[in-house]
Amino acid sequence: NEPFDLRLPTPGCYLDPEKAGMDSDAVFQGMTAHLFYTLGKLATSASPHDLYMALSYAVKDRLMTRYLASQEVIRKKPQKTVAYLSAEFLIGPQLSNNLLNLGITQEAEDALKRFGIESLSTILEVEEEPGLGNGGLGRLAACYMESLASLQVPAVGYGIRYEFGIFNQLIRDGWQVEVTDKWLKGGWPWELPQPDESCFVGFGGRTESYRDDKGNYRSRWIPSEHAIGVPHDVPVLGYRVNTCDRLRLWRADATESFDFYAFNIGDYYGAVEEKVASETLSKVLYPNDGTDEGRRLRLKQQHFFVSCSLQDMLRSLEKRSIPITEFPKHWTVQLNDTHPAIAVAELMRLLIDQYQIGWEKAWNITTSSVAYTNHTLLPEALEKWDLGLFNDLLPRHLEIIYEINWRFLQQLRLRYPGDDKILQKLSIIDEEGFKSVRMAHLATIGAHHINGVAALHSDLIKRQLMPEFAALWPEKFTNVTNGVTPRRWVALSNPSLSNLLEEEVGPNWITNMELLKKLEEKKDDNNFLEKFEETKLNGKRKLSSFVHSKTGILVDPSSLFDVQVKRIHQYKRQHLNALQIIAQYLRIKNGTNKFEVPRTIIFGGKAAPGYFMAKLMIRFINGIADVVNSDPDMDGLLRVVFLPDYNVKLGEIVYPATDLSEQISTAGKEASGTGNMKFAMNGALTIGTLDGANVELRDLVKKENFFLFGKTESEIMDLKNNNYSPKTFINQCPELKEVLRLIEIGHFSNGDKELFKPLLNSLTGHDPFFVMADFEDYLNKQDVVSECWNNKKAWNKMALLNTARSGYFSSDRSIREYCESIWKVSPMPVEITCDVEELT
Ligand code: 4GP
Repeated sequence: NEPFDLRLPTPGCYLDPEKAGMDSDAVFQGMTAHLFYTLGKLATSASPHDLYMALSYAVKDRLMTRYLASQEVIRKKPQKTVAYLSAEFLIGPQLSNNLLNLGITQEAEDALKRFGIESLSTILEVEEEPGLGNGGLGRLAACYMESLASLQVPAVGYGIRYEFGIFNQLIRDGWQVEVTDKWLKGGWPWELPQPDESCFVGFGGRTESYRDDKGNYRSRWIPSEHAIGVPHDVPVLGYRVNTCDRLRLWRADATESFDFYAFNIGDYYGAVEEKVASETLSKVLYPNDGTDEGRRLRLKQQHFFVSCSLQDMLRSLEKRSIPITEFPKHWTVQLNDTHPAIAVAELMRLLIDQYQIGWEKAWNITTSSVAYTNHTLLPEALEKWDLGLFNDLLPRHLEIIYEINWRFLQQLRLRYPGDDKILQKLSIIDEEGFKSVRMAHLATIGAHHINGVAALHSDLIKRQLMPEFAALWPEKFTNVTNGVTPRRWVALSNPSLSNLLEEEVGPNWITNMELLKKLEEKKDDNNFLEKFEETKLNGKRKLSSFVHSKTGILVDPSSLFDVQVKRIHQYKRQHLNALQIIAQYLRIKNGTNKFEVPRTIIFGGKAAPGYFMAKLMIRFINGIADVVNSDPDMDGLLRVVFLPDYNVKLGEIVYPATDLSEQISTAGKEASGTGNMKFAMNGALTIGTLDGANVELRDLVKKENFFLFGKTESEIMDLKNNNYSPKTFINQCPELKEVLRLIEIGHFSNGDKELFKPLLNSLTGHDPFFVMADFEDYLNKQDVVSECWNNKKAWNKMALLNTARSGYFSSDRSIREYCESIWKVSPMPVEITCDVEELT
């Protein structure tokens, strides 16, 4: 690679990474300048927020050399770039991560001291995190962007700049209350708006056929409305490398800010209507409650960001005079679930209608560029769009989808002559009931690879979700087990553990987690195990004071911290955990508790606003917490905490502080889970089912270091196919009966027997997630946990082995797999030279 020769705007300017700008003095000067010129503040009157902004701007300045150099490298020497299309990017706070990746955390801390700020954490606390995602899928996209940059792979993340991200969660009288997330209100210093690179997107209208110059019939789309996508770019710097990739988030703007005709005839409100409608497009992130099916705005959002992104990719080829037919050589497009699946039709449309490329060639280009990741088997999450709505909004796309489908069905007819059933089953158009477009089928037919996110999940995609597709194209189906970035989830969030790891195995574990295997040598070294335990205690002290400040509950850092943080969902079974707490409560009350193990059980997570049962589960947990925490008999033995507003920032406090990680979903339901990985890396032991990536986690850390319980996926299937009756399990377990009775009489609802009835009825009636079937085994395994906790040395050894053996779950490993087996891209190091003298 040719080094990127940077012409600095001013000689010796602090932008040169090698020579200046990275010491605390320069950071201080940068901050002072930004306070003065950008924020209009004097250092003497700057608030913590001002200082946060000033420091962030100063840090962003230091990203720019790398960011521009990374783009310049691609421009000069074209190289395949990853386009990661995702409706969600849950990127978390940016300042600490950028400081870490630049390697100037200490320098920033020193600079802040000169403003009278003793600790960097005071400033980090001020940062608002952009909640541009719901949960796992969005956070995974963020980890992957960070790993791509750290592995020096050219990449662009494409998504939506929602003005309001995931709601903030308050807890009022035990219930979740949703509050609008105004993450932009104080200004967000990390983005670069690029209005010059805006794109037009159409909606609605009609199609018409016409004859082109050569006399061929063609179709064209005449949309009835338009919106403009304005890119807002966020630099994503890799860890201690020059590669700085880009997250390009589209904001929707109106094409005309006013309808002047309407305005002139005195209709002021009518005049702004279209403007408001277009801008609504990027207003708010949809909660993933599965009830949004058919919502017009959601489909518009998907088409909006996908169209902008594909136009942007095509334009990048034009700018570099690369023929459009070479698209697959320059871009590999990853669909993060079906949310961007419209890309298959939109790329076809752009190639055929805009670039006049023939169908076969266009199809070839599309199918060699697009790949699709599936993140869930839950039927309600598999997107389908009502045909009428689809036709209304995207008539040209529907024509193209019909053509794709027709050709595909022809292929099927040849392979399965006379088998109409299979045609109906695999068709993109669902003809049953209300006709609809199946986005997963569109993605599967248009993609060269389809991957699940953990070994079991990928296997279930092939066996249960899409067996016919898998038989048709076995080579397309593959697995890439998820991963999480060790930069954020260990180095940043757990400094105390990181220091110990560095002392023991050197600094390179941060980019090569396999080095942690060396820790296994220390598994019987008491001295080391104590040090390891001390890092955990540090985390627990921090979380304890956080819990106290947010909830008023006092928790004991020496108690066993037993944690379940994730979205609230019946399949994730927070209620199984809650029932277990009641059983422990009863045992303490009755004096039948075998182990005197003080436990602090912590929950965190948001429920989709329209998901009644999930919201009731939150209320249930809080009802239990009220009873337990106010009963003196529980003192020193049991505490229950529901931490409000779980997000990335809070996760950074929770993972390092956890002793026991609850991964208790119904087997076959959790695609992967990624919290399970973060906990294990930070030395928590897992109690879990054989579900998602738990299966691989247990294989890696070895079964003696994992608390396994519950029915397997095939046992669950058997129960389901044999008229599962929760009553059978309830009748076999007196303790469970007692637990249910206590809920029924209103013990956790101030005597209100109605409140939790829907939950009870679901559990004792149909029990769709087999909570009753797994209860007893779970409770017994919790006893094993307690017994184990009483042997602190054994516990610490197991915990250490979890950290030592979970390196596989680094997102660097996942990204390498995507690069090698799906994207076929290689790293492209970015070199920067800057000859200051030459410029003077
Ligand atoms: C989640 C899955 O539920 C979770 O198991 C997985 O770890 C994560 O994606 C990342 O692959 N799915 C979603 C979603 O967040 O919105 O479907």
